[in-house]
Amino acid sequence: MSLRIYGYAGSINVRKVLWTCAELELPFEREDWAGPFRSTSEPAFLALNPVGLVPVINDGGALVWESNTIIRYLARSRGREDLLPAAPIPCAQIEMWMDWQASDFNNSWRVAFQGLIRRNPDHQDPVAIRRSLETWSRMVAVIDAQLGRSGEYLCGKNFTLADIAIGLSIHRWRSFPNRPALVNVDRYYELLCERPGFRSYGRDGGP
Ligand SMILES: N[C@@H](CCC(=O)N[C@@H](CS)C(=O)NCC(=O)O)C(=O)O
Repeated sequence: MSLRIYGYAGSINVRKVLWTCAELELPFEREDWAGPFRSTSEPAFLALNPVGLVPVINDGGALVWESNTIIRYLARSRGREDLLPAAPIPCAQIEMWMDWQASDFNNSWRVAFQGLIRRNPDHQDPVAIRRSLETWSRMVAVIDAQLGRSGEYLCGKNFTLADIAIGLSIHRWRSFPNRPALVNVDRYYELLCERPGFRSYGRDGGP
Protein backbone atom coordinates (compact mmCIF):
# COMPACT_ATOMS: atom_id res chain seq x y z
CA MET A 1 0.00 0.00 0.00
CA SER A 2 1.49 3.33 -1.02
CA LEU A 3 1.72 6.36 1.21
CA ARG A 4 -1.55 8.28 1.41
CA ILE A 5 -1.65 11.99 2.24
CA TYR A 6 -4.86 13.66 3.40
CA GLY A 7 -5.09 17.42 2.86
CA TYR A 8 -5.41 20.02 0.11
CA ALA A 9 -2.24 20.99 -1.74
CA GLY A 10 -2.62 24.74 -1.01
CA SER A 11 -2.13 24.25 2.74
CA ILE A 12 1.30 25.37 3.95
CA ASN A 13 1.38 22.39 6.34
CA VAL A 14 0.42 19.86 3.67
CA ARG A 15 3.12 21.34 1.43
CA LYS A 16 5.75 20.44 4.05
CA VAL A 17 4.78 16.79 3.56
CA LEU A 18 4.63 17.03 -0.24
CA TRP A 19 8.06 18.68 -0.40
CA THR A 20 9.50 16.05 1.96
CA CYS A 21 8.12 13.28 -0.27
CA ALA A 22 9.85 14.96 -3.23
CA GLU A 23 13.16 15.04 -1.32
CA LEU A 24 12.70 11.35 -0.47
CA GLU A 25 11.54 10.48 -4.00
CA LEU A 26 8.60 8.81 -2.33
CA PRO A 27 5.48 8.06 -4.39
CA PHE A 28 2.17 8.95 -2.74
CA GLU A 29 -1.53 9.39 -3.31
CA ARG A 30 -3.29 12.47 -2.00
CA GLU A 31 -6.92 13.12 -1.03
CA ASP A 32 -8.29 16.69 -0.89
CA TRP A 33 -9.58 17.60 2.59
CA ALA A 34 -9.99 20.97 4.38
CA GLY A 35 -9.83 24.45 2.83
CA PRO A 36 -12.30 24.54 -0.08
CA PHE A 37 -12.68 20.73 -0.10
CA ARG A 38 -14.34 18.20 2.21
CA SER A 39 -14.78 19.33 5.80
CA THR A 40 -12.39 17.86 8.35
CA SER A 41 -15.24 17.77 10.87
CA GLU A 42 -16.74 14.79 8.98
CA PRO A 43 -16.58 11.61 11.07
CA ALA A 44 -14.54 9.91 8.32
CA PHE A 45 -11.81 12.52 8.75
CA LEU A 46 -11.98 12.67 12.54
CA ALA A 47 -11.32 8.92 12.52
CA LEU A 48 -7.96 9.78 10.90
CA ASN A 49 -7.15 12.78 13.10
CA PRO A 50 -9.28 13.58 16.15
CA VAL A 51 -8.17 17.26 16.12
CA GLY A 52 -9.59 17.71 12.59
CA LEU A 53 -6.61 19.30 10.84
CA VAL A 54 -4.59 18.47 7.74
CA PRO A 55 -2.10 17.01 6.95
CA VAL A 56 -2.51 13.40 7.97
CA ILE A 57 -0.69 10.43 6.44
CA ASN A 58 -1.45 6.74 6.31
CA ASP A 59 1.79 4.83 5.81
CA GLY A 60 0.96 1.14 5.50
CA GLY A 61 -1.67 1.45 8.23
CA ALA A 62 0.26 3.86 10.49
CA LEU A 63 -1.70 7.11 10.88
CA VAL A 64 0.41 10.18 11.67
CA TRP A 65 -0.74 13.84 11.97
CA GLU A 66 1.02 17.14 12.79
CA SER A 67 3.10 18.31 9.82
CA ASN A 68 6.49 18.45 11.54
CA THR A 69 5.93 15.07 13.20
CA ILE A 70 5.01 13.63 9.80
CA ILE A 71 8.15 14.92 8.07
CA ARG A 72 10.36 13.68 10.93
CA TYR A 73 8.63 10.29 10.71
CA LEU A 74 9.14 10.11 6.93
CA ALA A 75 12.84 11.02 7.12
CA ARG A 76 13.52 8.57 9.98
CA SER A 77 11.50 5.70 8.56
CA ARG A 78 13.34 6.04 5.21
CA GLY A 79 16.75 6.28 6.87
CA ARG A 80 17.45 9.81 5.64
CA GLU A 81 19.93 10.99 8.25
CA ASP A 82 21.04 13.77 5.92
CA LEU A 83 17.63 15.39 6.51
CA LEU A 84 17.47 14.56 10.23
CA PRO A 85 20.59 13.07 11.85
CA ALA A 86 20.27 10.40 14.54
CA ALA A 87 22.96 12.01 16.73
CA PRO A 88 21.27 14.04 19.51
CA ILE A 89 23.09 17.35 19.09
CA PRO A 90 22.73 17.91 15.31
CA CYS A 91 19.20 16.54 15.55
CA ALA A 92 18.28 19.05 18.30
CA GLN A 93 19.80 21.89 16.28
CA ILE A 94 17.40 21.09 13.45
CA GLU A 95 14.38 20.33 15.64
CA MET A 96 14.62 23.59 17.60
CA TRP A 97 13.99 25.53 14.38
CA MET A 98 11.13 23.21 13.45
CA ASP A 99 9.46 23.52 16.85
CA TRP A 100 9.93 27.29 16.89
CA GLN A 101 8.44 27.51 13.40
CA ALA A 102 5.36 25.54 14.45
CA SER A 103 4.79 27.59 17.60
CA ASP A 104 6.06 31.17 18.09
CA PHE A 105 6.95 31.94 14.49
CA ASN A 106 3.64 30.60 13.14
CA ASN A 107 1.70 32.64 15.67
CA SER A 108 3.55 35.84 14.78
CA TRP A 109 2.23 36.10 11.24
CA ARG A 110 -1.34 34.89 11.71
CA VAL A 111 -3.07 38.29 12.07
CA ALA A 112 -0.95 40.18 9.50
CA PHE A 113 -1.23 37.39 6.94
CA GLN A 114 -4.98 36.92 7.38
CA GLY A 115 -5.60 40.68 7.41
CA LEU A 116 -3.29 41.88 4.62
CA ILE A 117 -2.83 38.94 2.26
CA ARG A 118 -6.01 36.90 2.73
CA ARG A 119 -8.14 40.05 3.36
CA ASN A 120 -10.02 38.14 6.06
CA PRO A 121 -12.74 40.48 7.48
CA ASP A 122 -12.20 38.98 10.97
CA HIS A 123 -8.61 40.29 11.06
CA GLN A 124 -8.79 43.97 10.16
CA ASP A 125 -7.81 45.62 13.45
CA PRO A 126 -4.94 47.93 12.34
CA VAL A 127 -3.20 47.86 15.75
CA ALA A 128 -3.26 44.05 15.86
CA ILE A 129 -2.01 43.90 12.26
CA ARG A 130 0.85 46.31 13.03
CA ARG A 131 1.87 44.30 16.12
CA SER A 132 1.75 41.04 14.18
CA LEU A 133 3.82 42.54 11.40
CA GLU A 134 6.44 43.85 13.84
CA THR A 135 6.78 40.48 15.57
CA TRP A 136 6.84 38.63 12.24
CA SER A 137 9.54 40.97 10.87
CA ARG A 138 11.62 40.62 14.05
CA MET A 139 11.47 36.84 13.77
CA VAL A 140 12.41 36.81 10.08
CA ALA A 141 15.37 39.04 11.02
CA VAL A 142 16.43 36.30 13.49
CA ILE A 143 16.37 33.82 10.60
CA ASP A 144 18.33 36.25 8.45
CA ALA A 145 21.04 36.50 11.13
CA GLN A 146 21.16 32.70 11.45
CA LEU A 147 21.54 32.37 7.67
CA GLY A 148 24.36 34.93 7.83
CA ARG A 149 26.17 32.70 10.34
CA SER A 150 25.42 29.38 8.64
CA GLY A 151 26.34 30.72 5.19
CA GLU A 152 24.18 28.27 3.24
CA TYR A 153 21.17 26.40 4.63
CA LEU A 154 19.62 27.12 8.01
CA CYS A 155 21.75 24.65 9.97
CA GLY A 156 24.90 24.72 7.85
CA LYS A 157 26.10 23.28 4.55
CA ASN A 158 23.44 20.56 4.36
CA PHE A 159 19.77 20.84 3.49
CA THR A 160 17.67 19.45 6.38
CA LEU A 161 14.07 19.23 7.55
CA ALA A 162 14.52 22.65 9.20
CA ASP A 163 14.76 24.12 5.70
CA ILE A 164 11.41 22.60 4.73
CA ALA A 165 9.59 24.05 7.75
CA ILE A 166 11.33 27.44 7.65
CA GLY A 167 11.59 27.63 3.84
CA LEU A 168 7.81 27.50 3.39
CA SER A 169 7.45 30.18 6.06
CA ILE A 170 9.94 32.37 4.21
CA HIS A 171 7.93 31.86 1.03
CA ARG A 172 4.89 33.12 2.93
CA TRP A 173 6.88 36.11 4.23
CA ARG A 174 7.76 37.01 0.65
CA SER A 175 4.05 37.32 -0.19
CA PHE A 176 4.04 40.48 1.93
CA PRO A 177 4.79 43.39 -0.48
CA ASN A 178 6.32 46.00 1.87
CA ARG A 179 8.70 43.71 3.71
CA PRO A 180 12.16 44.96 4.69
CA ALA A 181 15.09 43.80 2.52
CA LEU A 182 16.97 40.91 4.15
CA VAL A 183 20.00 39.92 2.14
CA ASN A 184 20.58 36.46 3.65
CA VAL A 185 16.89 35.53 3.42
CA ASP A 186 16.85 36.56 -0.25
CA ARG A 187 19.96 34.48 -0.97
CA TYR A 188 18.44 31.52 0.90
CA TYR A 189 15.24 31.76 -1.12
CA GLU A 190 17.21 31.54 -4.37
CA LEU A 191 19.04 28.49 -2.99
CA LEU A 192 15.73 26.79 -2.13
CA CYS A 193 14.45 27.53 -5.63
CA GLU A 194 17.18 25.23 -6.98
CA ARG A 195 15.36 22.27 -5.38
CA PRO A 196 12.67 20.59 -7.52
CA GLY A 197 10.60 19.81 -4.41
CA PHE A 198 10.44 23.47 -3.46
CA ARG A 199 9.67 24.51 -7.01
CA SER A 200 6.77 22.02 -7.15
CA TYR A 201 5.29 22.42 -3.69
CA GLY A 202 6.74 25.57 -2.12
CA ARG A 203 7.25 28.38 -4.53
CA ASP A 204 4.33 27.44 -6.77
CA GLY A 205 1.90 26.50 -4.03
CA GLY A 206 0.47 29.95 -3.22
CA PRO A 207 1.55 32.12 -0.27
N1 LIG B 1 -0.09 22.21 13.81
C1 LIG B 1 -0.76 21.65 12.66
C2 LIG B 1 -1.57 22.74 12.00
C3 LIG B 1 -2.41 22.17 10.88
C4 LIG B 1 -3.38 23.20 10.32
O1 LIG B 1 -3.57 24.29 10.86
N2 LIG B 1 -3.97 22.82 9.19
C5 LIG B 1 -4.96 23.68 8.54
C6 LIG B 1 -4.58 23.90 7.07
S1 LIG B 1 -3.02 24.74 6.94
C7 LIG B 1 -6.31 23.01 8.58
O2 LIG B 1 -6.43 21.80 8.58
N3 LIG B 1 -7.38 23.82 8.66
C8 LIG B 1 -8.72 23.33 8.65
C9 LIG B 1 -9.49 23.76 7.43
O3 LIG B 1 -8.92 24.44 6.56
O4 LIG B 1 -10.64 23.38 7.34
C10 LIG B 1 0.28 21.05 11.69
O5 LIG B 1 1.39 21.58 11.62
O6 LIG B 1 -0.01 20.04 11.03
